[in-house]
Amino acid sequence: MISTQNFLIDHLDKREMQGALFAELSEMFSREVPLYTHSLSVNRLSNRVVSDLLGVRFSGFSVSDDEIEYASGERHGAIRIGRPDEYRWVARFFACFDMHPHNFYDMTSIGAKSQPVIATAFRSTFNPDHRVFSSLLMTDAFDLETRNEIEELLSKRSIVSERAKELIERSESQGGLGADDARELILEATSRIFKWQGTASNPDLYHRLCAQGYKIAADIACFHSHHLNHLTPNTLCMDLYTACMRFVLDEIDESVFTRSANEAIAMMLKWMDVDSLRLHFKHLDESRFGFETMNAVDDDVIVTSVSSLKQGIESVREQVRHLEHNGFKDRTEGPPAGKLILLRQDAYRALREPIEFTDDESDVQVIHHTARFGEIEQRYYATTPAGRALYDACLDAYESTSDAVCEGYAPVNSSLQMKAFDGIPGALRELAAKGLVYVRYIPISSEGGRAIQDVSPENLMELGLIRVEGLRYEDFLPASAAGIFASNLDQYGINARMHNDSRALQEYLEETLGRAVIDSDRVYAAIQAGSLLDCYEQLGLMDMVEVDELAKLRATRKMLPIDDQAGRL
Ligand code: OOG
Ligand code: NI
Repeated sequence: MISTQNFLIDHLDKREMQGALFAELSEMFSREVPLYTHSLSVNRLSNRVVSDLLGVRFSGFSVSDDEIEYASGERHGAIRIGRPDEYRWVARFFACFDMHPHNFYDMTSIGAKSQPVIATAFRSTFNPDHRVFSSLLMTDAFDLETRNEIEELLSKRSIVSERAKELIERSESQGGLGADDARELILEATSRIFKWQGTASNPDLYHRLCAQGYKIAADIACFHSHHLNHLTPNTLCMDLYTACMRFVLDEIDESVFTRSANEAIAMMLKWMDVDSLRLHFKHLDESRFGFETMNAVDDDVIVTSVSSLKQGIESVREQVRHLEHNGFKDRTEGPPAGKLILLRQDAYRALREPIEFTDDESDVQVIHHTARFGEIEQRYYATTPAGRALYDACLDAYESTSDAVCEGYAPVNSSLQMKAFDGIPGALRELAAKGLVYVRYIPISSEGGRAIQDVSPENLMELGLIRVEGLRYEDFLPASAAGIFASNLDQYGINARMHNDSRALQEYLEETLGRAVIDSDRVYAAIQAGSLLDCYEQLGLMDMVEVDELAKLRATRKMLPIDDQAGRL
């Protein structure tokens, strides 16, 4: 018993290790991709301006630079993996950092934007800060000859070193790693597993795959490592950030920037209420959010902010001027501004990067490859299945409009887009009342006092005994991911050969992982049910809850994946 305790004391906290891993990955990516570093500066400047304006809107609200840094910190990466055994090792690697597979994404059946990959995202189950969207190439999408060629090429590489495997196994058998081992494992990640090597093999296969519309397969099969494809930070105002980046990349002039930035801020100030403020600064203590009233923000305050932001990003623009780039993506994925569900994503497009084919040492061929891009995201409330169905229906309605199908740049928040998403309420209270989003119920009184007949959350809220906090959406959207893949590969990978049986593909991924994929919906639902039970407990209302309802809540709370029960509820 004592030795077990000693063991545990020596182990680093896996969440802290995860923080260190992402800080190092960000350093690595900064060294590899200078434009990424500049995009982080733009995000920092834009988030500072948003935060300052929120300080005017909500008097007393202020955030330090460090707190902004945390809120803008790296949130998700993406990697594309070739071999099932590599995939399994990557899963075991992430588990050392408390990151587990959440949700299954079948990218083979997203209509015209399908790609021959399936995926899951590794993240912590509760309150995750980071995640990695991890794709696995499905070689059965290709004719037998190509498939054999791809598999043969992939079989030669070895990305997870023997030392890394040893450390992963040690973490599994001991339940964690000590500081030196953790440092070494992180170094394996940044110097090998996720590092851009810039080298590839089999130029003939590379060119053939690209010509057949399978640039993604070329990106996976011909490279010598998994290379981190992107590392996405969080913005507090998507439309402001994209305006800034378009200006920095010289796609829009000063006057268009000024107009777009003013509009983006005005819109943001409309939807940013105390609930969404909590959501965007979820790491801040509740004492920071006690506002009685909201102030109007004068137009001239906005104008001044935009002009100081312009000054800040002008210097980034100067530094970016000499960098080659491919501009910004044509459309923002996800809902329009003010519809606070799921997530919005955008990106600067994949850069042209030289790669060397090292097959023949005396005749190294160099080509330019476009795969790594610079994504940004803004996360909102997690939807229930009903909320998700509503979102999907709105997206379908929008996809058929002339705005969505237009070539090139699609206007953000256009009247057609706003109309298509009109059915989604704006405020958390309404989203929650309609059962469209998951929430956490929080007691704001220590007792219910007299017997309350109606113990529905709505009534308890009405009586001022509890309040709701929206749960943040921590996952991905297949349609958005498909749009991101497609815009960066400049290719859609339609393929008729795949069987497209999603259930079977998920089983295959789970077999590959050696474990089931966690269904995030169950986690969100369990958190919600658990929080309501806690409220009943604290308010002394347990006896008032209908037996059936109580049983249902308890069963839902229990739906958590067993391994992860220890997490915070
Ligand atoms: C992954 C694309 C999906 C997202 O944020 O939805 C993605 C990739 O390009 O490998 O990252
Ligand atoms: Ni991404």
